[in-house]
Amino acid sequence: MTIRTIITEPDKLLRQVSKPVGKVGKKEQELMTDMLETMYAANGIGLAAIQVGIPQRIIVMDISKEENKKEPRFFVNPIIKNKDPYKATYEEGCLSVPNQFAEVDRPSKCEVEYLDYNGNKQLLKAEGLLATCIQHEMDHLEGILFIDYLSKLKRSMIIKKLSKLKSSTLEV
Ligand code: GNR
Ligand code: NI
Repeated sequence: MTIRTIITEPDKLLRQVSKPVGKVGKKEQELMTDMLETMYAANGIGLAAIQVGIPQRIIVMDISKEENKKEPRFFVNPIIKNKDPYKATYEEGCLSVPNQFAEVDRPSKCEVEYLDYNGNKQLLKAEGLLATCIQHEMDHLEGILFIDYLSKLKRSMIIKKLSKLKSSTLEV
């Protein structure tokens, strides 16, 4: 198990469309374990593979609140089957957009078909935070970030802030 580096905005990789996984094998399972560990270490509730620089359609998630009751979830090649027309608003954040939060409207419920950690096909009916988080993660697979739903002005202010932060912390 290895904690990997989470890529932050602005980074072109985050805009890449991720590719379907051919088979859930050892390598993919190892990546999922690393992603889960990386997500827990960063105190996140979800993580898409592209956030650690790997353009594959893999998501890990754990929305459980209690530290000693972990409920890890793994989604490979997820497809949204059904979206409720009724919208819900959540204050979202993203490990790839550090320290920035904004309200986003998304379908309040959805059904997702995917392969689990063992490569078995599953269907999940999600609502509440789970539904929001799945849709946030599935956006990552398409190169979409939650800031893309904000006004141009808000988005560009956030990107400007993050790029300044990057140039001040990474370069001498
Ligand atoms: O940790 C996260 N919290 C969160 C809160 C509201 C809506 C979505 C999320 S996902 C985010 C982790 C992350 O960046 N996943 O891609
Ligand atoms: Ni995110």
